[in-house]
Amino acid sequence: MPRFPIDVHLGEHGLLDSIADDVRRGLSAQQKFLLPKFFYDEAGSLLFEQITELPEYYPTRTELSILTNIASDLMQRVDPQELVELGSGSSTKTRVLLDARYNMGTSARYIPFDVSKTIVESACEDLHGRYPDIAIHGVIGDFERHLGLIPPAVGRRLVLFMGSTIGNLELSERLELLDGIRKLLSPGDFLLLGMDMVKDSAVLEAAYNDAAGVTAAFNLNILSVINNALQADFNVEEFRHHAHYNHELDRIEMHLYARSAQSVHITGLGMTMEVAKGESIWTESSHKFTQETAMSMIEEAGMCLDTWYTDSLHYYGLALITTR
Ligand code: SAH
Ligand code: AVI
Repeated sequence: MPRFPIDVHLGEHGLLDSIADDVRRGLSAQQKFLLPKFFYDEAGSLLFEQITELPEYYPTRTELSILTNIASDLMQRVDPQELVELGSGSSTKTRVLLDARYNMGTSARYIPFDVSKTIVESACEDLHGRYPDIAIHGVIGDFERHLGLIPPAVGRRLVLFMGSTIGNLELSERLELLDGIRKLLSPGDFLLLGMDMVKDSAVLEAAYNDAAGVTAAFNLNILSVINNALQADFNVEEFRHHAHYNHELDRIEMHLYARSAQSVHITGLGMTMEVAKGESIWTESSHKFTQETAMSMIEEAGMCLDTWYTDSLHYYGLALITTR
């Protein structure tokens, strides 16, 4: 019996087995685009961890400060036998909740679910060492395709979807995902959903154009992911990162701009892509919420807000949600 099971729902090359159609569609579009879930190979996951430490990137430390304030009350209130975390990454912030749950003494299970194989493996190893009495069960999969493969609940469940990763999806995708999450919940279960809030656009743009260039490296890494997965020849140095805030749609849009006109061969797709000097590939949207837009999304998904938690600057919101 392994010390902890890890279920793998992605093929040998992870998500990359299924990216060919998405990449062909994205690079053939008039506004070229790539999907943000492709950022997270091993290097991308490590770069994201570095982003969370940047002085300009406030979401992680703000969410952590809210979690620290509420963890004990939240765990007493929800009293979960099981925590399921989607897009769990390194599970670093989750430790605040696991500490509070651990202190309650009774048995519990934690299920980290992420598309990034290496980060799930290292998080499971770390958590197993820290919390020997919490059963760890890792799942490597795509939360847009594999929610139905999460192991059946062992008792009252708290689903965590933190980091504002929901903001990287379009509204229709968010609603579809929330519908899938609703199916994971029984009466009495909860979802804790983290969302980054609308704020001064200078603060937002600084968070996505950091002075040290870590976000630039994270963004550019997506081209290396495509090079490796689909035998493409993107010259990463011939692209430049920039992110701007779209005030009409309340979102940061992250792009890679071509420094020169280029022909890129994508052998795995049998395709050559022409890109003009100054043209961009759109790699990520990061939607920002107000309490009203968050509420209407939750209601449209057929769920109910139980409690809204925020910080003193209202930079970030955590919604505790129940099914109707
Ligand atoms: N929850 C962590 C990590 C956020 S980064 C935090 O708050 O710091 C976003 C995480 O979601 C990454 O670990 C990435 O690998 C994962 N992810 C992105 N798209 C995904 C998908 N479609 N399915 C599963 N995981 C995904
Ligand atoms: C994971 N996701 C919510 C991050 C965000 O802020 O949209 C990813 C990221 N992109 C650039 N910096 C961080």
